[in-house]
Amino acid sequence: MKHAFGKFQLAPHGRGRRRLHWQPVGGFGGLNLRLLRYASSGTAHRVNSSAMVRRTVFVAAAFAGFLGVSCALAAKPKTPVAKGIVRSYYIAAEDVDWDYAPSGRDLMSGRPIPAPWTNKTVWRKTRYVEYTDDTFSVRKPQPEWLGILGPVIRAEVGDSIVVHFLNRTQRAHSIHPHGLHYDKDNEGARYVPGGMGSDVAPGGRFTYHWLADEGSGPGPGDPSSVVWWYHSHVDSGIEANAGLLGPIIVTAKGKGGADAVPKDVDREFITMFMIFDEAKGKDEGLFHTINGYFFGNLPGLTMNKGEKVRWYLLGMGNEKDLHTPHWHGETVTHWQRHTDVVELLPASMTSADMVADNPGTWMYHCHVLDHMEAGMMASFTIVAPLSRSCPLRLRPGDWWRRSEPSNLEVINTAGKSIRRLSLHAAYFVNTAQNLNGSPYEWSLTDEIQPGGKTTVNVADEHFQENPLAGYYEDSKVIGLAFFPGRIEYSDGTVWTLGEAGECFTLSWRNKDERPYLKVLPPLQPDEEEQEDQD
Ligand SMILES: [Cu+2]
Repeated sequence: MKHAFGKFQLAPHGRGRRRLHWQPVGGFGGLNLRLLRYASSGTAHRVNSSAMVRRTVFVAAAFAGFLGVSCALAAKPKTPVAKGIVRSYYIAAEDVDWDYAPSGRDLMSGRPIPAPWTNKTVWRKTRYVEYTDDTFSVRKPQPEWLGILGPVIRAEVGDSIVVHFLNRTQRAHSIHPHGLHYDKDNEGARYVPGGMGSDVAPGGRFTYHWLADEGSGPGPGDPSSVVWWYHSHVDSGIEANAGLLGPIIVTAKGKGGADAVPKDVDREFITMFMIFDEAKGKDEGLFHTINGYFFGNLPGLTMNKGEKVRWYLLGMGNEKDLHTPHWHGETVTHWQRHTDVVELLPASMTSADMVADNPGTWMYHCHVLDHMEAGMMASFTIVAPLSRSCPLRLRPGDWWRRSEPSNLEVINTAGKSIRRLSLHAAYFVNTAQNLNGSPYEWSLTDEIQPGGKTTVNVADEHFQENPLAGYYEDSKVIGLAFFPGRIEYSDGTVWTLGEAGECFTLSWRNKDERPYLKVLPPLQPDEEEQEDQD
């Protein structure tokens, strides 16, 4: 019997599954599920929820065919009716190694990660990971700024959401949504009384059915979309700390595009402020993070000047998790006020709208002083379009194969003859945020005609004495950036570098995982120079 149950749980969305989670046409949760519970209610004293679930499943299997026909005709749903479209997600819970600081650096101060976290920033976490279908074999990419959070689940008011959940871990987990309408079986929370989706055993699957009803969408004072939590709720304190957390965004009816993304904003970011505890409260195990990153390691908060940006803010954790996200460089509209600090308590869900009108790279951090000290910081970048065209085009060769010459082609696009120029080179360490190497520069003195080009070998004598010549030996160097410094034209005029990295070109070691950068991150200060200052 047990074996049969196991097989049933694992059946990949086949006929058995569909019968079990069959729904009446146009209804949401409906008579069939109530009938199933009625049929299993013979167990008067159900202290063990999994025993109850098992019994329910057997009854369901036995009556599935019968119910499948009769309820379609008989059901008159009393719960809200889904009028919108059905949005399906395939989400697995998986154990992963998580690095709170993948660059290996405190990118806000340009120094090593401070004590007591210096030596260990990688810990075992459990995450929600999205896949393209129920084979759970092809991962769906998610924006890098989501960090440790699971995929964004979206709906417009009236839509229903179907989440196919697979538990690939060694413990029972679930998915419990905030804000959406669900019935008992789709609540995803283990307590008495339990529902069928309350805990999914290791290796098991469950398909959750939720509805974004009127109450799930924006209220009278809300903007066009609102954020909600989802998280595992079998042993929720432990599971939230493990990383089983994700966002739901519900857009008002008619205000979303085909993907339910609100049409009245240009960009959305979701940031969660939470302290993860890896060592029972000891300092070296307390990671004060934004989306699971500390000390400036949260990547990808990049937007264009002029964009209307919606920041969804989430809190989670314990009594220490009183956070005050603060943006430098911009104000936001939050609850019909202007501010640059928002108050977040554990499990808070709110949003703030920003008009990104102040280009630059700005700090974004929790303003609780202890939390700042402990690294609850990130930066965001507002990119302005270049105000002038580039005088050069730089084309790197195949840097990363030693057999190839390390050539950089320099093409004159200025429309006039270049007499002399200097180029800067910098290298990325571990991540695309950690750019180093400001001192490396080399000069060309051969005249380049308009439209003409010249080739620089970065391994030649101009370059031998600096560490760049050995870039391919060091696997931590993941890419190189080149940009012009100063150009002297033959007519006596001069072009100098405006914004850092203007007219840059990039070359990545791993072309399959090439990060896309619109703008170079700030150059990290040179370590030797720093030591001189200290
Ligand atoms: Cu804080």
